[in-house]
Amino acid sequence: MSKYVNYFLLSAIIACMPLVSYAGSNLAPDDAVGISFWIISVAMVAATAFFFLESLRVTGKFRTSLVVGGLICLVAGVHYFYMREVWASTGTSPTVFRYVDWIVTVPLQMVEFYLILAAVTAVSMGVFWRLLIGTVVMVVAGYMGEAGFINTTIGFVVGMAGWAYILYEIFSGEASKSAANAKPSVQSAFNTMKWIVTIGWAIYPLGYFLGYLAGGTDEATLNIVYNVADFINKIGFCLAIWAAATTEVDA
Ligand SMILES: *C/C=C(C)/C=C/C=C(C)/C=C/C1=C(C)CCCC1(C)C
Repeated sequence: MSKYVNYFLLSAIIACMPLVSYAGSNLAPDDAVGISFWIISVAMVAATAFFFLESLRVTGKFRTSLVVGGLICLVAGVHYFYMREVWASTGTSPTVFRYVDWIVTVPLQMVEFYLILAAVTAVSMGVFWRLLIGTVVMVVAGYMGEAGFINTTIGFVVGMAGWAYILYEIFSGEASKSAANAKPSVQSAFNTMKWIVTIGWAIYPLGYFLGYLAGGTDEATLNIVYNVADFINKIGFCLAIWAAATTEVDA
């Protein structure tokens, strides 16, 4: 990919900043949840710029991984600005927009597993498709449950099955076997990402469970927890990839 693409994307982000900061003007100083939405929005923008720029100094296929990392943060950033607006103006949980975000960013994160493996070792397209399908099933089932298209328990069970399938693939399926043949830098990134998908991601089904199957949660707390989790599960996840990519360059 040409460096001009990176510069173009970065300029586009910078050009949007005045608009974006105007959008923050309705925040009340005592609205901790609203402010947490705001902080994550800006962190996502910063992470986007970081991954796009860093993609310039890594080699070959790792460049794609970092560009995709930048896209994940860009998409999440846009949704975060939107979610803050919903929260600040209505005081209700912007749950539906979280799902809109997840349906784009979560499959992209799964594709990252495939991309970092493909950068250094042989890995089949089957891995790509299985991880992608597992995440789509997980997110769509959760959405249908939350939105009332299907029973909330069924949505939860099917969503959990999608997640279990992904975990199987990265812990003992073909993805994990390919990772065993990868370079140490990629193995360590794969490991970090695997644990983020296990522990970091557990927060979302827990929130769903508490909210729908165990009698309700406190919306304010839930949103702060989700916001902090997203910081780790998106930016932290992509930083693990960045660490592997730059180790290969600096070595
Ligand atoms: C950046 C956003 C991320 C990483 C979101 C991840 C979301 C999940 C892992 C959601 C999982 C769910 C289940 C495992 C079952 C119930 C329904 C969901 C969608 C909440």
